[in-house]
Amino acid sequence: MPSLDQMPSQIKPRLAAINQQHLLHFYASLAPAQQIALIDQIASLDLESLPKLISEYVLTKPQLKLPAKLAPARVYPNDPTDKARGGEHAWDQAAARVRGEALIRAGKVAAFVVAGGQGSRLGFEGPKGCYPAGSVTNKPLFQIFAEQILATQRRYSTIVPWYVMTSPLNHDQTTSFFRQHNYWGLSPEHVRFFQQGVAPSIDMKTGKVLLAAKHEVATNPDGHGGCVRALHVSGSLADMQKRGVEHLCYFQVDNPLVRVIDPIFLGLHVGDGKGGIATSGEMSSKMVAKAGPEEKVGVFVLADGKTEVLEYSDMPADLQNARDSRGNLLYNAGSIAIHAISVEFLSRLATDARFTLPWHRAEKKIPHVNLETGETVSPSANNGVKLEKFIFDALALCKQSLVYETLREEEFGPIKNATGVDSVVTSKALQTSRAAKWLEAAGVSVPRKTDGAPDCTLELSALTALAPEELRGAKLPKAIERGTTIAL
Ligand code: UD2
Repeated sequence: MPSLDQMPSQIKPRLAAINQQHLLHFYASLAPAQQIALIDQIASLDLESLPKLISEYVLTKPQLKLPAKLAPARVYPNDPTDKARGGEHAWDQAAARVRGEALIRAGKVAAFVVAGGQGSRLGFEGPKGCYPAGSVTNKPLFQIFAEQILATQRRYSTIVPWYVMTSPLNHDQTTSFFRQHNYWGLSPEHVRFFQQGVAPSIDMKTGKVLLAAKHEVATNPDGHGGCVRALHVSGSLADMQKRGVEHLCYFQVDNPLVRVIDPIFLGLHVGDGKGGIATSGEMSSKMVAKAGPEEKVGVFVLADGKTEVLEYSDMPADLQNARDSRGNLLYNAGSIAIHAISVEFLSRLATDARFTLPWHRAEKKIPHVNLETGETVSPSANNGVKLEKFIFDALALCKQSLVYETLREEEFGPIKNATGVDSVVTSKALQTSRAAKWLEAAGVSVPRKTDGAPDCTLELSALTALAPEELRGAKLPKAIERGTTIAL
């Protein structure tokens, strides 16, 4: 460790070489502890790669090149007997379930949530996983997932380790939230937190890295694709290998309806070993039919013959609105960001430079310190670029991958916005609808309004039922009263 007064002289030439000396502009006026913090932070950045990144992603806007051959992705239909839609992808659901359940029982499956994002659209102070999401109980998102993992462990008499990716923005708050709630009954030794990396936030016009404070570089979490490196450097991949975990069930922190561990999906993902299912077992994905052309979800496409996701912000309007001969959206396979990923594939992504994920540019309003006045500026228009990696770019690096259709009302009710579409209100209504459907299937009478929506508020814990079939034979009310609120 160099002494304090040596440090700037070591960092200075490196900064000068990449034209970013301004990061030390306030150095002389800082308290010693702040000086150390700033130098530590600068030294932790990959300085030498910055000029190329800045010239390719900040000072120029990378133009998206659509593949020469673009077609809708081929999908395994939710109903395996749907030959019209399935075609070559008709499949055996019972066999897939058996394969998936065997993997879970053998302890070869772990849960993995990406929870490092900023959640700025929701306007919630604190990690998004702490958001009160349960339709009746307001239980936090993290608890909803924890109960599913606990219920899965009980059902299959196994351990399902849970990997939780945080970021420097929310790591301490996240871990103390779990401790405060005793991990909702999970054993702490099987829950592993690790932090994703950050990328410097950069002024859009000048290409200069911004200062968040006189002693702090402005940074942002490096996207959910940052999980590849973070899983590796944190020792999480090694931990999985030690435990014998072979596949990860990847999901986002914002969707309380996610089926965290889904045996059928896992069974499809690993294939039948006889070539009957077109999968490499490297990375598979779930889709739902898009709610409409404008819905903010990426879309699975076949790009020059490979399954990939085209992000909504990159999708030209004519493609977004294109219809097939029956009038349905042509590019209809909406990504709900649920994947099964093999540990072996992740290890390859993390350690082989040929498998590096690309960066994406997002223009944002980034508060920063004005170098001349020393004051903090909160811009009213986009002034900076945040660089992020996306996990779904790994699909292009698979030998082969599959997309499985799930039902929106069963598995997608994200909480992204404070109000309106994809808000806590819509998510809670979807939780009630799904609970109503499951209860009716078990013979419970549920009151409905004239438009068909349940006339009650319902919440079903995974500890009561992980799946509809678990309600059969359970102690349930015969009928739900109109207007009541019930958590089961
Ligand atoms: C994401 C997908 C979109 C669709 C949609 C479904 C992207 C770019 N788009 O849109 O195609 O599948 O979800 O709901 O992913 N996160 C981190 N670290 C980061 C950034 C994000 O952990 O540095 C997590 C975040 O906590 C959240 C998830 O990734 O769980 C999604 O992030 P988002 O809210 O930026 O993505 P969104 O909703 O625009």
